[in-house]
Amino acid sequence: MNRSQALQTCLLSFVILAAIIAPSKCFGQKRTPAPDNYADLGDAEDEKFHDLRGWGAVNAVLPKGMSRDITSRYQNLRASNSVKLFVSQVGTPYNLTFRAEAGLCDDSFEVYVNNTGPLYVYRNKESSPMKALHQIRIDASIINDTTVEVSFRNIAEDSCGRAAISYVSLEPLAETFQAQQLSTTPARINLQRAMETVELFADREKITLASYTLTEARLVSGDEGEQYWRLRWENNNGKPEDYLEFTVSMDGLVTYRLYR
Ligand SMILES: [Ca+2]
Repeated sequence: MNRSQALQTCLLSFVILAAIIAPSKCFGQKRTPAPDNYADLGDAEDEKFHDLRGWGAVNAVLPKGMSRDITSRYQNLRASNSVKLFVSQVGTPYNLTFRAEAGLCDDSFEVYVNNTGPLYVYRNKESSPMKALHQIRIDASIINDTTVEVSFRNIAEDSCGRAAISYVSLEPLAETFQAQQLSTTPARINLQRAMETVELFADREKITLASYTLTEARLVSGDEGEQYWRLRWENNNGKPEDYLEFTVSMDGLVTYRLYR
């Protein structure tokens, strides 16, 4: 394949990927309460349909900020906190997406789906004002019924680490997207993918990147040697202190911070 063909293939792949992603631009948005594949935690009307078990209190409604979903519910300390989601296809892989709000405490938790796991472990022992979008690929074998139980097992080692969850969502993983993920071995996110991930995240979180310009993108190493992308978008208002900073981990975890 010559350079021109490779470029065309790359562009075509991107268009296909964009077309697949386009219909599911609804994360973090308020939906009509229903027994569906999206549990809006903190919203009493929607919670009724999702058989919540073990959760703590509703978090105080957040400042509107840049996100449309401003409701969330705390986990119970060192307990299992579960919701039920309802899907139409079984035996197919899914993306599990949720937003968690980490605070000053040990907001660590594990995620189980249909009592299988932990499929994901989040450890947060440091001060962090960030909200984070988490996305986990769930194997087809785990989705064996149209009712799916997602459970957050709180593993805080202090007395206040109760991460609040804003919503939990399950979307079928499109086959083409799956193929692309399988082809990127070892599992690493390149700059292009990191930018797409941030743009998708911003869209879901209703962050208007149109009024910002990407001014910096670099691969950095954390304290424990783990690599992640750091991307900075500066506001077009000419004030250098007004910018958005995103990080994207190699497993696709996005965090952001707004500076003003
Ligand atoms: Ca919510």
